[in-house]
Amino acid sequence: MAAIPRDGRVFVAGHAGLVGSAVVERLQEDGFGTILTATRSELDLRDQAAVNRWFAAERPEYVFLVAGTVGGIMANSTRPAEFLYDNMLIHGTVVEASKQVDVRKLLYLGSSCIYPRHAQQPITEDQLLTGPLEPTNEAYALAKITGIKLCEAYRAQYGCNFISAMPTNLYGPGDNFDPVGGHLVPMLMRRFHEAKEAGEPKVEVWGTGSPRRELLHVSDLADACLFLMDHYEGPGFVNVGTGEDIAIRDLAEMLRDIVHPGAELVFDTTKPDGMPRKVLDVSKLHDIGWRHRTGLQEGLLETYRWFVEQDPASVRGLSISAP
Ligand code: GFB
Repeated sequence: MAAIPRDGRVFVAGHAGLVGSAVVERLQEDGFGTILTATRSELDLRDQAAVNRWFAAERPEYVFLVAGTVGGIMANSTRPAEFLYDNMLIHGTVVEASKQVDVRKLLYLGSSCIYPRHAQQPITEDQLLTGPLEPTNEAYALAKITGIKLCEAYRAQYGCNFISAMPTNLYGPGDNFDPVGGHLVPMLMRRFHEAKEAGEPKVEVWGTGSPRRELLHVSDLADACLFLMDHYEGPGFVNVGTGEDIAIRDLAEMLRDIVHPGAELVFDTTKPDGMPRKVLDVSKLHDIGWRHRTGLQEGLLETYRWFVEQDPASVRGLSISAP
């Protein structure tokens, strides 16, 4: 299979987000000449007519569909309508417009939350739709499942070369550091940082600390996305992760040791634990020829260095004026 041409017209839908910005950076490193992007004010991805017009004018040949309304466990469980509505529409409009202009290849990014709450661990791709979903992110998972099925349906009915990747939990520079709606790593990192600055010795960690999560650095995910665009064309989707997990308590201790050594962890068990364990089986991805590179300790350190070096106004979730 030929790698996608570096002089092709590539659209990164969702370029301002954690994943999208890492994908743009990865494409730039690889010398892609024409990377198309559109800000939210330029293009509402939920508006099919607007998306069709944009695709007709810009004529992308390759699409990374990494746009969406995203957030951590609290945002997912308190804003299910937005997570379901926005994501279903965004996936639908971009897939349909891509078909209309004969996009040569599209990569759709799902999420490991598509799998049943009690899936066998590590989770193989064939466990999709084999049991009830985790309630704290059911709406998001349903939208993501619809996205996968949409790509499969467009492949089956129209012969579109649309592939899907299912990433595990992500972290890295450019994350959303919102104190309520963010994911585990940025929220804890921020809380440890603010406690250190304030001289506060105790830091709150949500839940019991016993759930287990797998964490992938976003630059590794971006690399995997490009790798799959270059080397994968099958009808089935592919898990993307490290295949290694860690208990929330151990992760919180790692972050504590990086950011605020000596701080005491206080577990708030009124906050949800969510899925008890989530670690992907990544044998399919390994067989295709890709492995992650960034170790967790190294990745967390790098992310924290990035965080402290930023102007707070430019970090998502730290300032209301941030985009
Ligand atoms: O990343 P996260 O919010 O979402 O992690 P999920 C939630 C887990 O971390 C729960 C614990 O076990 C929480 O109890 N936790 C501890 C914290 N302290 C904190 C904290 O300060 N903030 C947060 N957010 N959690 C996600 C979905 O589920 O899975 C995403 O919400 C996506 O949208 C992703 O699908 C793959 O890992 O539970």
